[in-house]
This record gives sequence, C-alpha cells and structure tokens, in this order.
Amino acid sequence: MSLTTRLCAVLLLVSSSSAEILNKSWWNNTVFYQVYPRSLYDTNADGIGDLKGITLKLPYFVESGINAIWLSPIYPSPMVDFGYDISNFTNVDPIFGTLGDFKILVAKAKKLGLKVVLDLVPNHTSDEHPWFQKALKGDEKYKNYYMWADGKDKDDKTPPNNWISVFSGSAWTYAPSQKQWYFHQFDYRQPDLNFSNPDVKEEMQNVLKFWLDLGIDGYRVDSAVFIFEDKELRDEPRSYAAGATPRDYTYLDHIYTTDQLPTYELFGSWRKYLDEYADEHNQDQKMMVMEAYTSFPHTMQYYDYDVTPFNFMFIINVTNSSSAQYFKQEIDLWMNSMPKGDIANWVLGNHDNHRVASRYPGRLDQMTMLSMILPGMAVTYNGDEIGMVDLANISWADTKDPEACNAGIEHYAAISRDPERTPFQWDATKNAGFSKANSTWLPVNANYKTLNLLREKSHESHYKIYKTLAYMHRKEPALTEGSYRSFTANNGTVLGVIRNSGSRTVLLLINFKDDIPQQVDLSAEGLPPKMK
Ligand SMILES: *[C@@H]1O[C@H](CO)[C@@H](O)[C@H](O)[C@H]1NC(C)=O
Ligand SMILES: *[C@@H]1O[C@H](CO)[C@@H](O)[C@H](O)[C@H]1NC(C)=O
Ligand SMILES: *[C@@H]1O[C@H](CO)[C@@H](O)[C@H](O)[C@H]1NC(C)=O
Ligand SMILES: *[C@@H]1O[C@H](CO)[C@@H](O)[C@H](O)[C@H]1NC(C)=O
Ligand SMILES: *[C@@H]1O[C@H](CO)[C@@H](O)[C@H](O)[C@H]1NC(C)=O
Ligand SMILES: *[C@@H]1O[C@H](CO)[C@@H](O)[C@H](O)[C@H]1NC(C)=O
Ligand SMILES: *[C@@H]1O[C@H](CO)[C@@H](O)[C@H](O)[C@H]1NC(C)=O
Ligand SMILES: *[C@@H]1O[C@H](CO)[C@@H](O)[C@H](O)[C@H]1NC(C)=O
Ligand SMILES: *[C@@H]1O[C@H](CO)[C@@H](O)[C@H](O)[C@H]1NC(C)=O
Ligand SMILES: CC(=O)N[C@H]1CO[C@H](CO)[C@@H](O)[C@@H]1O
Repeated sequence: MSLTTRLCAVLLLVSSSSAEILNKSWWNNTVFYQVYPRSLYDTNADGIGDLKGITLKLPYFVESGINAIWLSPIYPSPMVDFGYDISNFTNVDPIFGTLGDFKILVAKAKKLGLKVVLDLVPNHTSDEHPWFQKALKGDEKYKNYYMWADGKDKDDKTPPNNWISVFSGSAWTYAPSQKQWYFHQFDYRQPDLNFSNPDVKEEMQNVLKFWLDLGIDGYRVDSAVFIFEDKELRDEPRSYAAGATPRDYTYLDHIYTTDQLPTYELFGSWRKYLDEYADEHNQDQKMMVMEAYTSFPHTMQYYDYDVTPFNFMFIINVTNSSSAQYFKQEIDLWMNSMPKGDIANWVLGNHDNHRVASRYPGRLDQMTMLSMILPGMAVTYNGDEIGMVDLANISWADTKDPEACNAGIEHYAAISRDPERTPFQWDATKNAGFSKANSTWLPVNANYKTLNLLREKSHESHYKIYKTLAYMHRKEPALTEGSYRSFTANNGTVLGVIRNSGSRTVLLLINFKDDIPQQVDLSAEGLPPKMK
C-alpha cells in the first residue's frame, strides 16, 4: 500500500461524507467492551448466560467507565461453532432469549448512554439455514447463494481445486443431490455465501438494516478476510510451513481465498450504507470494526475503506518476553502507518486468545494502562478488567470448543479456547455468582473465591486501576485530543508514552524489569528531570 493511495482515499472520504452525520467517529477514545453472552450472567438457571443477564449488568459497565459494548453472536445457531454458524441472521437464539429481550437491552443501554454493537458473521451460513436447505434441493435462486463447482474429474472423489478449510481437509464438500461440490472456509456445516451474487449482497444489507432498525450502533465484522475468493478457483501455492501436513490449513499460502480486493470493496459499500442510514435517521454515525487476522499491510488496507481494523498486536506480535524497544517499534508502526488523524485501537484480549493476565503474567495493570493511555479505542474482553486468568485444566469431558474437540483428546488442550471463556466471576457465592444452576456450561475457575469483582471493589485491585484509567481515557483532554510520543529510557528498561494537550500532560512509564526499581531522567523528554 503506497502512501499516495491512502492519502487519496482520505481526501475522497472528506469530500463524500455528509456534514450532517452526528457524532462522527464517536468510537474514538471510547472503552469498547466485548461481552461473551454465554459467560456473562445467567438469569434462568440453565448454566448459560443470556440477554436478560446482560441487561441486568448494563449499569456495571457504565460504572466501570465502559461506554460501548459488543456482543458476540446471539443469533439462532446449531452451535456447531458457538453461534458463529448462523441459521437465522434476524432473530435471537432461544438459549439467549427473544427479540423482545434484545429490544429491552437496547432501550436500557440507550438510557444509560451505552452504545451497543453486534457481531456480524457474513462469510457463511449454517447448513441448517433455509437458504442452504433450498439449495440442496436444487432451487436455482438459492443454489446461487452459495459457491458451487464441479469436481476436477467430474466425479465425487476429486474436489474442484486444492483449497483447504481452516478446520483442515478439503474446503469443498460433495452434495450428491446436486452432483457438485460446495465451498466452506470452515466446517462443512458452514457453507460459504456467494457475495458475487447481487441477491446475497442485498440479503446481507437487509440484515444490516434489520438490527439498525432495532437501534444498534454498529457492527463488529467477524473473520473479515474470508469473504471473497478467486473467481477462477485457481489452486493455491504451497507455503512450505514447517510441520504442515497436506490436510493442514497452513500447508498452503492463501493468496486466492483471503484478503481479496472485492472483500474490501464490499466493506466500503457497507460503510456507505451505514452512513446513509445514520444520516437519513438523524442518528449518530454507526461503527464498523473488522476482525482480520492478516498481514500488517492487509490490515492497514481497511483504513482506505473508512472501516477500522482491530489491532491485535498485543496478542499476536508483542508478548511478555518482548523488549521495551519492540513494544515501542510496534506501537509506532501502527500510529505512523494508519492515515494521519484516524482512529487507532488496542485489543488486549478476546474469546479466541488466552487471557491477558495469563499471557502477561504479573503485568496486567501495565497492559491496561498502555491500552488506555495510547490514542484511540481501548478494547477489553469481559473479565479481563478484574484480571481473570485462563482455566488451564479443563478436562476433555468438559471441553466445548469445537476446534479443540476436532483436535482429539491428545491435542485439545494446546488449542482449546475454553480456558478464556469460563463464566464471569462476580462474587464468592456458588458458581461465582454467575448462575444458580447446578452445573455451568464451562466450569467456573476455582480461584473465584479470591478472584472476583465484589472483592476487588473493596481493596486496591486490577479492577480499581481499570476503572480509574477507563474514566481518564474518556475524559482527560491530554488523552482525548492530545499528541502522542513514545520513547525508551534506561538502556531499554523503561517504555514511556507522553500524551499532551496544552498545559495538560499524561506520562506513562513502564518498567520492564519489575524487580529492579528505576530512576528515569526525563529532561531529554522536556519533562521535569526526576520522577520515581
Ligand atoms: C452525541 O452528540 C450529542 C450532541 O452533540 C452529545 O450530547 C452526545 O453526548 C454525543 N454522544 C456521544 C456518544 O458522543
Ligand atoms: C428468521 O427470524 C425471523 C424473526 O425475526 C422470522 O420472521 C423469519 O421467518 C426467520 N427467517 C428464516 C429464514 O427462518
Ligand atoms: C456466484 O454468483 C454469481 C452471480 O449470481 C454467479 O455468476 C457465480 O457462478 C456464482 N459463483 C459460484 C462459485 O457459485
Ligand atoms: C504481526 O504478526 C503477523 C503474523 O506473523 C504478521 O503478519 C504481521 O505483519 C505482524 N504485524 C505487526 C504490526 O508487526
Ligand atoms: C512469559 O510467560 C510465560 C508463561 O505464559 C512464562 O513461562 C515466561 O517465563 C514469561 N516470560 C517472561 C519474560 O516474563
Ligand atoms: C482520535 O483521537 C485522537 C486522540 O486520542 C486524535 O489525535 C485523533 O485525531 C482522533 N481522530 C478522530 C477521527 O476523531
Ligand atoms: C483445576 O485445578 C484446581 C486447582 O489446582 C482445582 O481446584 C480444580 O478443581 C481443577 N478443575 C478441574 C475442572 O479439574
Ligand atoms: C440442583 O440440585 C438439587 C439437588 O439435586 C435440586 O434440588 C435443585 O433443584 C437443582 N437446582 C437447579 C437449579 O437445577
Ligand atoms: C545496555 O544494554 C546492552 C544490551 O542489553 C548491554 O550490552 C549494555 O551493557 C547496557 N549498557 C548499560 C550502560 O547498561
Ligand atoms: C466471516 C466468518 O463467518 N468468520 C467466522 C467464519 O466461520 C468460522 C467458523 O464459524 C468462525 O470461527 C469465524 O469466526
């Protein structure tokens, strides 16, 4: 991506955007909080969290300094992939409640000044979706909603090409009723939608509209990189990744099944649609943020289409063993590569990765401060604000994550995402106050008697630090409008961030050698010479 292209895109946006859109880019400098609905709060004692539970906890979010939440999928789903396989895009799964419950949630959130964002999973539907069921019966209209091709040898043995599913093995499954193969980036029960088909585009726009009409404030788009594939269905080249077998996703270099240009263009068109909607209805601008695990240039490319890519660097690139210089280098890379003045964001954790307190042992507060003091949007996964840790010893019998189940009893523990999905630890009562059921969908971490919100409210704690920083992040002018500069000091032992607006300055110093106290000379940074 050349700088000129990006500048052009910015100029275009300025000239084409409507002046009427209210609270443009309101998500800048927000504290954006991911709710994993199954694990937040259970009101009907079935051991699984629900919408009524989220509604009950809305005041907790507000009191914690959070001002926008996004909900992982709540749609009807066979739960082959915990709601990321959707059988109806415009309804609520009975496990979570009803559309009525959702309307109440949104109404209460609005009263509290809390924005609500939903997860959109556009790459595929469940195989139980009526569209796919019709396709399997040969209905031409609905067959074209999906991706079909003849086998290479026109038989039922050889798939159309060598593409591999993320869950391993061929990405094509033969449908005897059609004597053709259908494409699926993930499980064979998650057929991919054909976004080259205008009818599919329109259907998805109707889905966007359905939830906007119910008052939501935007979308977080799941697995954004997978929407379009090469039209010619060309074989992908080998990656030569170490240890990859021909069934493994990593065996191939996915140049024809990820990051395709039409994918970006589709999101650009959704951005426009959301802006038109907000304008027409005299509402605040709608947020659109993308989950895209991809290379840095492909990540930056989203900015060209005026949508915000999640920044996963504190999960993927930087680790607890990275040096202060590497932290600085990566943070600066993002700040200097995104279009000037655009919105940065810092994701510390999510439902697909180990908990931040487990990835950065003993350094959670440092990471919280970093995400809150850096410019842009701070992104928190529920439970990280109290320092919940992975439940490392979930047994095979208790394992729920489909990816872990696919891996088998020998290998599940290494890849399971269950450890970071356990129920929220509210207090020291039964099931950590999460549920009155006799068993919960995943076990509650046994440490809840000492690690819980109620306890953390009563003494110096991760939660108190989080809350203080969250308010600062949103209210302190040096953070909401201030300049940004980073530096390292003491021969790379200390990472510093300075935010400044007029006479107000916020300085963050992180000691990378916790056990050795540091004296930092700040005169070179234009600050008082000695701070401890
Ligand atoms: C949106 O704008 C209105 C009017 O300017 C303001 O009162 C409100 O606080 C803004 N909301 C957000 C989320 O910024
Ligand atoms: C999805 O749910 C809605 C309720 O919002 C219902 O009206 C519609 O018929 C369902 N669609 C499908 C395809 O089942
Ligand atoms: C996708 O839809 C387009 C337009 O309807 C059609 O031309 C194309 O063949 C479909 N692609 C596949 C792989 O089914
Ligand atoms: C982070 O790591 C991924 C995977 O190795 C890489 O593709 C990406 O470019 C890296 N991003 C940054 C910001 O260094
Ligand atoms: C990083 O964390 C791992 C545990 O996740 C630990 O084994 C390792 O010692 C830590 N490294 C540093 C430098 O703290
Ligand atoms: C977002 O906030 C930062 C300060 O944190 C500011 O520098 C930047 O210009 C803002 N961008 C937008 C689009 O509001
Ligand atoms: C996991 O280990 C903890 C402490 O070692 C123990 O109390 C707990 O019962 C174990 N949980 C499971 C599900 O085995
Ligand atoms: C839990 O188990 C006890 C004893 O078997 C039973 O009386 C009670 O109804 C159960 N509670 C729930 C919520 O299922
Ligand atoms: C600075 O760090 C480098 C590499 O860690 C080390 O070789 C050097 O001796 C250190 N210098 C001082 C003045 O501590
Ligand atoms: C775009 C999309 O749907 N991404 C999801 C695709 O499906 C897999 C499997 O359901 C999910 O894990 C992704 O998150």
